Amino acid sequence: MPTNLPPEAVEAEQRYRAAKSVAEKIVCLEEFISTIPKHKGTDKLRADLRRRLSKLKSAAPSQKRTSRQDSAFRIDKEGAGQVVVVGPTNVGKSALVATLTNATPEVADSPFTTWRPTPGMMPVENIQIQLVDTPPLNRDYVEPELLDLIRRSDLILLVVDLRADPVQQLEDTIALLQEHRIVPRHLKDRYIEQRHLTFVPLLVLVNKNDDEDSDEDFEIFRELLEDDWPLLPVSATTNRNLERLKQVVFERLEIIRVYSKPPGKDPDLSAPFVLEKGSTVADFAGKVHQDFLEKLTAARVWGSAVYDGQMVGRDHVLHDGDVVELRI
Ligand SMILES: Nc1nc2c(ncn2[C@@H]2O[C@H](COP(=O)(O)OP(=O)(O)OP(=O)(O)O)[C@@H](O)[C@H]2O)c(=O)[nH]1
Ligand SMILES: [Mg+2]
Repeated sequence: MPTNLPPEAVEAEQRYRAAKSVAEKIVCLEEFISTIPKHKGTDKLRADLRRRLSKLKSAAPSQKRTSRQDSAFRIDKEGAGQVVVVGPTNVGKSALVATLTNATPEVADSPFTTWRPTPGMMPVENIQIQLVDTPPLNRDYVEPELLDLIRRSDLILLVVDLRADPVQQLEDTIALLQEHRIVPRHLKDRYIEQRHLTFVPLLVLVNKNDDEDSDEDFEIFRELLEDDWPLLPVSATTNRNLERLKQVVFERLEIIRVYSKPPGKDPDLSAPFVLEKGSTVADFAGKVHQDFLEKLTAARVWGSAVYDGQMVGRDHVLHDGDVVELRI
């Protein structure tokens, strides 16, 4: 190994040597190769490393198959919805998950910090929503299981960095997702002809918008975009707009909270049942207990009913905040 490598190459090599998984090794090795100056003295080294890289890439899929069962990428859904936080490296995905949830993923200045998804619970009013921090989405190597995790999720938060060419970051990430047949749900109409696509609701978080000084940059970013994207400027450092973010996530999940009221008693307003928007009294009954679903005769509803305590049938559509007394 030549001793005259620049310090960033030496560091990149150390990261590569410390890498544990194949995916991690691939990305680190690519980074290492890119930091090596291109001249005669490094030709052999670069060629050797390239060969090693292609060997690693061909080894990657079989490793995935054997580790499928207990993969770190299979994360059980918890709470009212599973929301994946994705995007290029260094945009602040881990910082956002660390600020918004009880999880403590590592946050660092250097790229490629996160290698495994980390779930955490984000309290939103009286419910909990699961956020999952993920490794960077990188064109050089995409972990197939990361794509599966994204496909299964209820909502994608695509994070871009206002200070680092966010237009390019957004376009590249969307293109990468589309190549793997994941399409933002609001663009569904453009893809009616295509099959085997997974449509997932998506919101773009424009991070590092720390204070008013960066609002102008955000406006420029918005104007530069060709399409109308659902955007939210935020900051994991100053917590800017994070309360708004929680509300928007709740709305995008298209869920409602419904409270059960035993006859003659007050409802427990701290423990809602979470249902999909458009759910009926029968759906609610099934969620409370199978017995209720089968034996339900009628229900009284406070909230969306015409008057408080109105008797409604099984098909009555419920709304967020409704209180329901089931009758059997
Ligand atoms: N000014 C500012 N810096 C931020 C903000 N969010 C994150 N950072 C910084 O950006 C760097 C990267 O943050 P991370 O959370 O590790 O980024 P990441 O997207 O998880 O990166 P990978 O794990 O490599 O994909 C760190 O130095 C953070 O302190 C923010 O809102 N404002
Ligand atoms: Mg990270």
